[in-house]
Amino acid sequence: MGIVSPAFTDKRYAVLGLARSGLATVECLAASGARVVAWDTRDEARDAVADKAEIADPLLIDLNGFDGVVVSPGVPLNRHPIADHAKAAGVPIIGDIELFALARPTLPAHKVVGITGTNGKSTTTALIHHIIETAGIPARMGGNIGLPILGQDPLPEGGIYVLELSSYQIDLTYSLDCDVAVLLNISPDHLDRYDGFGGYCASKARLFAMQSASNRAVIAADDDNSRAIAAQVPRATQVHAADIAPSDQARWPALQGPHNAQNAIVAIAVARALGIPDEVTDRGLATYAALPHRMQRVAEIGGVLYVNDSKATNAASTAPALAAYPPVDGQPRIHWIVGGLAKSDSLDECTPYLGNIKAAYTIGEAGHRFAELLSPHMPVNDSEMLSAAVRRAARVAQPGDVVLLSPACASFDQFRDFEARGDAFAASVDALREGVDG
Ligand code: UMA
Ligand code: ADP
Repeated sequence: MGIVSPAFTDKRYAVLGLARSGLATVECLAASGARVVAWDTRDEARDAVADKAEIADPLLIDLNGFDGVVVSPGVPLNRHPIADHAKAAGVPIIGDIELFALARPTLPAHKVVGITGTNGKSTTTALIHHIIETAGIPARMGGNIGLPILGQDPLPEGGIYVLELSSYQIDLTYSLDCDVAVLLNISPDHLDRYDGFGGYCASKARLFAMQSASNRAVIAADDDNSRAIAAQVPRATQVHAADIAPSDQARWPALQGPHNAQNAIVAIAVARALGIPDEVTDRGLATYAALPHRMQRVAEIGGVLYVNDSKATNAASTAPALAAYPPVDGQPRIHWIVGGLAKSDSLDECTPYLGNIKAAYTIGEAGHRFAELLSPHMPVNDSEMLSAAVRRAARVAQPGDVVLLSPACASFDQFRDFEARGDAFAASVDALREGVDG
């Protein structure tokens, strides 16, 4: 049924953007007795809320008297004129996470864990949620993981909300006082939305600035930018991926690779901050199941493993995937499908692992450029299309090899989103199997 709160009764809000988060926002506000004006550039999105909201473009109406303009994270605030229009009327621009923060005092007593970072947010969010449930505590997850928090059922007293927070969402949030705030790592990403890399780092740091001094913080101090933020948050517990013993990690099947050591050490520190006993946390780590599109084993055909890591949308998140399959008997074994809409001209973070790659198959807008970049180091097939890349890799792969989609790029040049790209990969792999069986 979603969250309903007297905090919004008789308030007036304009909602811009009516996809997942905007739709849940309109439903929450309307059910809570607020007056809502809603808008999306897409006709069908507007039609979907016509019974709950007045349809009008917030840019074209007088915003005086409104309590807020609720903007979806996908609306580029640094370029969109709504920012100036709202400012002129003295109306705050907020997001659905801020509405959740405003509703908190009216919800049964609960805790909130907020997780940000460039990579590993969804994995760590799902992992912490799983550990909390393993401890028998009611929990909900929401936010950037694809589940708008206002659409989740409210928890009974004593429950814990686990929120994945992108920098876009933090930018639209002012009063979320997390009981435990978490930073995983920072590397350049989303720079089209920020005033340089410094602006992106500052956005992440605000998660801690919003906290009361008595609340807990966990920061993985494995990169310089995260260390710089940790230095400003003296109360933060600093953790390091290297503190995970390989013998422990070996018992956690869905948390392999150095990046997952970081996710696990953070989850352990959060569980301790929540008072969950270590033995329960260990059971949670051992029973955690991987999320789709993150190093997901989709098939093994003729001794060749097919791995869908479509969620790796930048070079920093692809690097650990390449690291996870080292050469066997000195022979590299990864057939790497890479490309899409690139976020930078280089693949620098992947350089240490190029020796693990047997051949690369480039796709999408960045394909030709990456083909040039990689061809001095390995055989490269400029495949252009994902389905062609899968077929060509399958043709040459030997038993023991790994065909890995870990594109280091956004998907929007050829797919709706990273999920559609991962599904297309799985479908191409399935088609191979039909070829073999038939
Ligand atoms: N729109 C307008 N006018 C504009 C621009 C956009 O009307 O000028 C409309 C679009 O037509 C669309 C909506 O606004 O209907 C934009 O919605 P959205 O892109 O914010 O979509 P949601 O479904 O609400 O998804 C958002 C997050 N999207 C983004 O941050 C881009 C989802 O994160 C999140 O899961 C969801 O809220 C629930 O909280 C996705 C994401 O890509 C997974 N996140 C980035 C990332 O992980 O790298 C940050
Ligand atoms: P996010 O939600 O931050 O995008 P995910 O958990 O969905 O993160 O993982 C995205 C990609 O990043 C996956 O493909 C995975 O291989 C990689 N990854 C996961 N955790 C980390 C980490 N701690 N550091 C770097 N890369 C990571």
